[in-house]
Amino acid sequence: MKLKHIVLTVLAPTLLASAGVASAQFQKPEDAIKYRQSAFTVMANSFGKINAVVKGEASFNKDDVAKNAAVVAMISTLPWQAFGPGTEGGNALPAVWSENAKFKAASEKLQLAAVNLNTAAQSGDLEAIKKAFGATGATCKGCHDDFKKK
Ligand code: ASC
Repeated sequence: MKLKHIVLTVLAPTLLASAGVASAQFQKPEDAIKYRQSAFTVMANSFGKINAVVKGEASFNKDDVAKNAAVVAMISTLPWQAFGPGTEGGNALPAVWSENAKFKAASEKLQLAAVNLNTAAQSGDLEAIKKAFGATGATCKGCHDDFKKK
C-alpha cells in the first residue's frame, strides 16, 4: 500500500478521533523535547518543499507534492504527545501547559488543515494545493504566535 493511500484511508479517520499514530513515552524531559523538535523539523522540511512549489520557486511535480503533503499530514499527528506534564522547555512557551486546551485546539487545527492539504495534493490540482497550503501555514503561524518562543 502506498503511503498516500495509508494516509487517506487509515490516518484521516484516526486524526478526526484526535489520536496520534503512536503513543510515545519518554525517560527524560529532554527526550520529549528532542522528539517533538525532530517531528517539527521533519514536518517543516516537507512543508518547505511544498512552499517552494506554491511560490513558483520550484517546478510542480505532482508526485513530489503528494508525498510531501502525506508526510506533513502524518507527522502533524506526532509532536503533541511530547508536550506532557514536566516537559516544559525547548522553544515552547509556558502557555502550552497553562493554556493547554487552547494549545490542543491549535494542534488540531493544524492536523485537520494538513489532511485537507493532503487531499488537495493527492488530487494534483495546483490551485487547490495553493489554497490548502495557505490555510495550513496559517495554522502553523497561529500556534507559533501564542505558544512558541520568538
Ligand atoms: C514553514 C515553517 C513553519 C511554517 C510557518 C507558516 O515552512 O517551517 O513553521 O511554514 O512559517 O507561517
